[in-house]
Amino acid sequence: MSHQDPNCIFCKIVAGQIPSRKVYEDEELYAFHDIHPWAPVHFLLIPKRHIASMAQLAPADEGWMGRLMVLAPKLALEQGCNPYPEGGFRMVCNTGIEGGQEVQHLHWHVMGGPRPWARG
Ligand code: DGP
Repeated sequence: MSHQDPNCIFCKIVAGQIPSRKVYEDEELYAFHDIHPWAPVHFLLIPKRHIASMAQLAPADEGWMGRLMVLAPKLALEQGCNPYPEGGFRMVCNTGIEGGQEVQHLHWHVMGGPRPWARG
């Protein structure tokens, strides 16, 4: 996919210019382990195309967004989260400065595994 931001750290990860521990990749989506995990399982799920945050989503994004949501529980299980309902995972999408977003490339944190977590 085009539309990369040369100054964006996650675009550089998608391009392989910065190494990452890859969890999943297809034409539109990329997943990799968070460098500072808060939970026993903690990976980030992102669109490859540079989109700064959820605030920039448009109706044209509904297709890959839906796929991302269906993919998340599958990857969570593959990465070691226990099955629902005793197990499960948390999905967080920090949006904007007041939303606690530090990296300005849209991403979902997927966190799970036995509690307590570091910031649970
Ligand atoms: P947020 O606050 O929602 O923008 O979270 C950004 C997350 O990105 C944070 O948990 C740490 C992670 N992160 C930042 N830089 C890198 C990196 O270079 N590699 C990886 N794997 N994760 C990163």
